[in-house]
Amino acid sequence: MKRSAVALAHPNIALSKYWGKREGGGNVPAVPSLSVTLAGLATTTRVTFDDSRKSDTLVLNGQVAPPAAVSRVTELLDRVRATSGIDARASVVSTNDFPTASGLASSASGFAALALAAVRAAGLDWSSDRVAELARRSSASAARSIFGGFVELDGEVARPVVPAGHVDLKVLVCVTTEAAKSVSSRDGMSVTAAKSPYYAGWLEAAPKIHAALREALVAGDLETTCALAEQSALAMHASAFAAGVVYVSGATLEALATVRALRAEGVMAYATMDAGPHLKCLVHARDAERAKERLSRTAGVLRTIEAVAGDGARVLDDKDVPESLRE
Ligand code: 2P0
Repeated sequence: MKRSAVALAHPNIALSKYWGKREGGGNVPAVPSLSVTLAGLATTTRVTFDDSRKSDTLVLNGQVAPPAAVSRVTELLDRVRATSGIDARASVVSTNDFPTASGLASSASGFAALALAAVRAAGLDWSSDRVAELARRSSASAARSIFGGFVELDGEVARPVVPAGHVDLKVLVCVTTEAAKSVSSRDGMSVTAAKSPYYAGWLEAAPKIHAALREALVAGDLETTCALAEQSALAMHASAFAAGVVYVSGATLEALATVRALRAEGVMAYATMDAGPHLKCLVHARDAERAKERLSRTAGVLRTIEAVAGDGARVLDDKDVPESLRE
């Protein structure tokens, strides 16, 4: 017997950053974070529980995935199997419609789509909160991609804060390399916690930046929200830097200089960076064209991807399933 479902989820960009985990296991972030779920870019994943299979399999963008990736998928599926009573192994087929090295976290959209598809394929009628909890255990940022608009992750719980149209934000992803990142977020944050003399400072500062950013966002104050987002990113990277974990490149800093020059000219533009060298410019929609044009001319910026806030993860009806995931 086969049981199958397809789900779609978008990547998200953290405005206040998650960096570091609580002790005691369970993949619980040490600090609260707040992100924007992006429209227009998506991971689509089919999960099929199949009694005739001997093991779980994973095909990512048309390629058979390596064993380490399969075992992270199996870990999530085992949680679903334990609750549903389903014993069958599964085939998982997943595609991203954005390049994996684009600087957009494919693990967030990937585990969000996987969690939702697995839950539905198993016939479980879980709330979004429960699906987010399942996704968080595999990749904490994935919990945020279950919801649309602006989303908070505080300890074990992800929740929507304000809807997508609440502020006129555009995100310009400045792609600075086509290579995959060299140090994963998971390893980077664990080295930071173990070795950075500034990790304690990060743990103290991050919740304060987060609270102020959340308040500004709810009030509709986009400029303060973005200014605090830049502060969060720089504090996160400073703590990592001091442990020898360096994600920025020369091109990242060139793009940061462009963002700051734009600001000096009165453009409402701020910068954020994640566990890679790509810079994301947070800009008021009215200034997006001007910022994009300048960032495109910045040394080391290969191309820019423009994104806006979008919806949370959803299950796809058969008619909406892309050709590559049809059965
Ligand atoms: C964030 N990042 O808040 C931060 C900022 C990267 C930099 O969440 O170990 O892939 O799987 O829970 O979710 C990336 O971390 O890490 C991340 P795990 P995840 O977006």
